[in-house]
Amino acid sequence: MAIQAVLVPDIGSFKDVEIIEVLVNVGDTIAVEDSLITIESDKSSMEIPSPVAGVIKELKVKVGDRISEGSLVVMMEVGDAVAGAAVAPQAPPSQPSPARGEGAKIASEPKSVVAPVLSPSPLAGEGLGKGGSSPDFSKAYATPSVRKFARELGADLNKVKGSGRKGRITQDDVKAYIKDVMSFGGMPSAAASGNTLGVAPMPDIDFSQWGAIETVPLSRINKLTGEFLHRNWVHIPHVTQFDQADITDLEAFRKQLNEENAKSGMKITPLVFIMKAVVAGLKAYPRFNSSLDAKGENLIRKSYYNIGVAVDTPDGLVVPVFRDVDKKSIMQLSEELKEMSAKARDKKLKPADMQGGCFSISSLGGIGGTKFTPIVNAPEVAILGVSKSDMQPIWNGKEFAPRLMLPLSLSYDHRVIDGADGARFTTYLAKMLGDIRRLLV
Ligand code: CAO
Repeated sequence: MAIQAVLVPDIGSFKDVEIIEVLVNVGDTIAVEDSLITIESDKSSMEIPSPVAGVIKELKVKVGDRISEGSLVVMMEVGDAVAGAAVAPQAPPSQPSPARGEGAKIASEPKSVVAPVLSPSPLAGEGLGKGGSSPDFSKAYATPSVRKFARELGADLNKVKGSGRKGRITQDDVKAYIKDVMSFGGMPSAAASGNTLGVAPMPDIDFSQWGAIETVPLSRINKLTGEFLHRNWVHIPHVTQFDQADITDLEAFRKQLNEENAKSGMKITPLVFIMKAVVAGLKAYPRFNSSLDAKGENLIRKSYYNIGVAVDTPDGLVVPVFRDVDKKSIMQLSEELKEMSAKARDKKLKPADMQGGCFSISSLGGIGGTKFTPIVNAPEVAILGVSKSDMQPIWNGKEFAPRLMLPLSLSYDHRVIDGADGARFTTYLAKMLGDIRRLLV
């Protein structure tokens, strides 16, 4: 093994061009032709591939550096056979490498075995770098490797929003697009679908003119959730039905269960009973367990009962889905709730853990508040908000009696659910939670 310097090869007329992407890290194992960096002139971007295989030992460049032929890119540990003088690709290819052959024209015949590959910059003319088999990504501004990556995943690059310079689409943008589509049950979010809803943009305000400020970037979850909620808020005609359930008896039973299970450390919160009551409600009112099809012409009714539960994490809101809640006991659900919340907070949830939900619950009961208006988690058609229970004087026909009342806030898609059914659903939930023996009937 030896350490080898890898230099920029002959890149034709490109001189003193800016590095817009460093595609490798120290420690990465690189095969011949793996791209090391992307450079960009005002006409096109170009990936510089590695002429040798090995392990990256040192990066000699960073984003923003300007390079020309012969600039040092990385120090690489290579096998003895290829060790020697600094390596830059040597002979011109007869044609661009098929693995990278996006149909891009090489500006002025770079002399390298592993040819740098061009793609058009948004400022370049239409003719440059028309890449293209099917699907046609020719108008998308992305490097060849990102185009290849998108094709492999079946992502439509024309729908991916670029976050790179001048709107260039990066590999991370493609990943975010795929994740977005997967997370939201196959429905792309507003940004992913390019739908801006025609509203005027928010003004760009310099707040520092009024005092000290700090700019804190939103987390990825914040951004995705924000887009998704915004889309649902605008597309779905929401109505929120408020109600309350008398959970005095349920609470006594829950406390008793917790005492009995104190040694095991298992804690049962009201939420698992609420999940069970919701499933009973979905069975009694199947429209709540449905989704509108894409054209909005048919209801897809589901015969399974998967419930999403909103979990508050330091990075933002996530909604893991609890499958087949109808088939699970209170103890099983409590265990699963504990596991899933921990997974969510440790950022270990996979996209599959957040898919396939029928109905969501957002419980702020452990925090406080009396009621709120949750946003429907499309393609579901309703969501239940739960606030903190409190003791209230309730008239029992003869006198006011102290009862523990649980506030319920049910938001629903008014295209699918009428107001009368909304009120029936919360009344039914209140009945189930008021006497949990009914959940067995
Ligand atoms: N009324 C009164 N007390 C309640 C309650 C309610 N409705 N719900 C829970 N509590 C109590 C619990 O019994 C527990 O009390 P003890 O510690 O004395 O036993 C305490 O509040 C904390 O409960 P918890 O929040 O840890 O557990 P949970 O099962 O109720 O909820 C989870 C789990 C993951 C949903 C919750 O931790 C969470 O993240 N909630 C926030 C969800 C959110 O952000 N929603 C807003 C999304 S925007 O629509």
